[in-house]
Amino acid sequence: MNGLIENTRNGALQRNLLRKMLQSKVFKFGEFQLKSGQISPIYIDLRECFGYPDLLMLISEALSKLIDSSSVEYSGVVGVPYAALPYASVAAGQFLKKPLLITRKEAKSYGTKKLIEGLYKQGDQVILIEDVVTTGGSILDVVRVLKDEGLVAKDVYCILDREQGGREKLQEAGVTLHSLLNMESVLTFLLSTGSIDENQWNGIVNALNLKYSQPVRLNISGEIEDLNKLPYVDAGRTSLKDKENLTESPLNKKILSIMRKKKSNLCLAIDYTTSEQVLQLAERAGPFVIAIKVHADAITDFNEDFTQKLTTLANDMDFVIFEDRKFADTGNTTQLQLRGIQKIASWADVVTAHAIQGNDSISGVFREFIADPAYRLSGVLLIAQLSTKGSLTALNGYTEEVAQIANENRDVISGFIAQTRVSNFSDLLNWTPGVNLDVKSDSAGQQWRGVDEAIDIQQNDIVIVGRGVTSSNEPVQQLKRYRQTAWDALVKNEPADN
Ligand code: 5BU
Repeated sequence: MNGLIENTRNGALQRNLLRKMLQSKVFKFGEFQLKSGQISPIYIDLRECFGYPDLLMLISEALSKLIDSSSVEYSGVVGVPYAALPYASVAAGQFLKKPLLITRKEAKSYGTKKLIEGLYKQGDQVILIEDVVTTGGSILDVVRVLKDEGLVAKDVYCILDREQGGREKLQEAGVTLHSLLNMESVLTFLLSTGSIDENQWNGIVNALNLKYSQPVRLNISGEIEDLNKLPYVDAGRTSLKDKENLTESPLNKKILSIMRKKKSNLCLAIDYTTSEQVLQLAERAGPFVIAIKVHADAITDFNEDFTQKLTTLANDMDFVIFEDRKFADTGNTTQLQLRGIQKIASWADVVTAHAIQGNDSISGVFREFIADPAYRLSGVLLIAQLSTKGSLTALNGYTEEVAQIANENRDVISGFIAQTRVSNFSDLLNWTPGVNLDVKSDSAGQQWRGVDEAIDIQQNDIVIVGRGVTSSNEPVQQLKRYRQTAWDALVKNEPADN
């Protein structure tokens, strides 16, 4: 169960990981003879993973997050030879920024004759990274070598725990196993994506002597019947049309229809400071975008004439107006602000809100405005993850709590601002800022990545692009480029019938 609890915290990352593994054909179906002589209907070949650079990065990142979240003290990272060495190298060097250690199977007959290579001293505590754990035997061999050299090794992190007794055996030796995935999370994912059916699920569970009673069941909207189990819904497999029919959010109905009509999942963030500049670019961008995002309080001559012109453009050119206000106060104050000097609820279709204030100050407050035809507002996006370096939204459990609020209020909450897909409900749309095809960061904390990573790997629905377009001398060319790249990445994994 340990694996499952950890899995729940990192659910979104894991789903992305599993989805990518599935695409990379890491799971093989057929008849395979196992070491034990048993015939298994599934074979999981993790050695395929480092053949795909993005999968190598994703796994290494996920392992690093698992390591960070376990709060274990360590001064070095040991890769269990050989298959885990690529992940240990990337995790140690790129994400954890700690020295990498390697143990040899045999001591060299020349030079230092050391069995361990790398920077360490007696008494150091190290952690181990392994790819798959079956019985735990090869880990214990490495732990022995480390102990003989005076190192302390009490925690091992693996991609997959095959649940064949390894965890228990390691525990007896005083080593705790932390796993990204276990067989149950893999099988549940495969079942929910239709890669295996219930008969195959049972066949695999029997062949591998696993002790699960029933597979997790999901209904069409992604709700799980057994709430104690970890749900996996491959949101990428729900077509835009199905999402449009499924969604309870009036904003999402409109957006999904615009997306299909314009073949665009691009939101342009216009962070110019005069209303004239914003309107001029909005007019040029209209044909290519589904939304124009503004920061009204950054527009120095903001007035009602501006909002009237913007709403006329939005109505004529079929895009939604997104005011990125990030409400985060008591419900009463949020109401005052929505009606206040800028009359946000009267001209914005969608606004952002933090979730830090708790649900009693969120859904009910916005529901009142959305239900009232006097206001234009029809949806709210909760900020589940910020794109900025060091953001506190990365604190353990925060994003999951935000997702929970949205899951339960899908008529008002239309989705998230996030970096990676955060909810199992495919009708909640993931909007992602921090996208730039040419630059990686600015000098004020922003972090950008490309469209493929944002859409294909991290499974977002809509990209929010700002300076990638607004800083260019040829914004229309950039708009076309971003629209095409983002749309291609989105529909690549969508079923037909968009
Ligand atoms: P950029 O120029 O591509 O960095 O513009 C991104 C926009 O998205 C900008 O208006 C930000 O205020 C906004 N944003 C963000 O970048 N990161 C976040 O996590 C959130 C909003 Br929330």
